[in-house]
Amino acid sequence: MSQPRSEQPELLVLRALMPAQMEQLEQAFRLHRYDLADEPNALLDAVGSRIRGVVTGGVPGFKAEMLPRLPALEIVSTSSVGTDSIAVAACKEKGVYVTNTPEVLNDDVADLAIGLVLNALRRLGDGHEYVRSGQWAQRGMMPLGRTLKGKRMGIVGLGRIGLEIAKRAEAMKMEILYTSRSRKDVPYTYHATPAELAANCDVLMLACPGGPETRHLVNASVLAAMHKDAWLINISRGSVVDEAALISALERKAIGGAGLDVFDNEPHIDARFQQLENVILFPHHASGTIETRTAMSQLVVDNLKAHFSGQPLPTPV
Ligand code: 8YV
Repeated sequence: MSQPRSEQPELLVLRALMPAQMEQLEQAFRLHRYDLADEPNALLDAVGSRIRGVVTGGVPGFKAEMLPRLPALEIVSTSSVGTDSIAVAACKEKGVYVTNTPEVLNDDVADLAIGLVLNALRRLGDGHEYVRSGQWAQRGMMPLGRTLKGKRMGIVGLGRIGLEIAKRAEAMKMEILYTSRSRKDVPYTYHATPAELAANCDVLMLACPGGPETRHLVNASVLAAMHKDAWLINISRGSVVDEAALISALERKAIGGAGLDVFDNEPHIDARFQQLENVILFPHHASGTIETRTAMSQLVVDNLKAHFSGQPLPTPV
């Protein structure tokens, strides 16, 4: 697209893409940087009526309250696979397209999920601290970890990411069980409910989408069904877990521990997590690699360019 500047569609940027993709946007569109504005409200007043596209990410998402201020809006393109922070229904009602970034992050997210399992059972973080703090020389061998082989991984949500986690867990010789909205054609053991799955696994892996349908899917009774040594790993959304119930279970040592990439109220997480020893904490960064964030950014650009040149959207929601 090489249109004169005045004819370029105008986009509101709520969250920047990777630099190379920002450059592509700058070539093809006229950008208004809400993300950098000193007075974002004043910016909206000034340009809102001309905005035809929004660029955003899982954070800050896109709220329905913005729609009346963007009457010419045609498309919201988010650099995230999750759409729980995007007002998808309100957009659709107004005829505004929404696109996301599925597939391109599956491998990195699945790798990180396995990383958290390895960290939990083999105590990678503890080992690092043991060497760095000099305890190795003072106290000798660090406490033993646990073997992954033969352990049962119960996956909640066997979608695109869940399946990639399952493949990797199989390679670690783990046994795979799952629960999902529907039974899948896979060689893994199906359980009808999260509680039933929780009672039958050593690692409960959350890989389902966030949003109202899965809110607090893992509640106090699911946590109570887990074995005393079992670990909860969450790479989906904080909202899937009742965090108060989880913190209570961790404080009481009712479960082995929790490996968490996602939380309620990120990045201002419940301070009690930072006091616990049976947790592994990661800053919502499972897709946080240069390669994957570049691919996600490129999908945003490709969707916007496709829309404004009348082509089918590569990844509509
Ligand atoms: C990102 C994610 O951390 O894609 C998602 O849904 O949760 C992550 O990949 C984030 O949302 C980027 O905007």
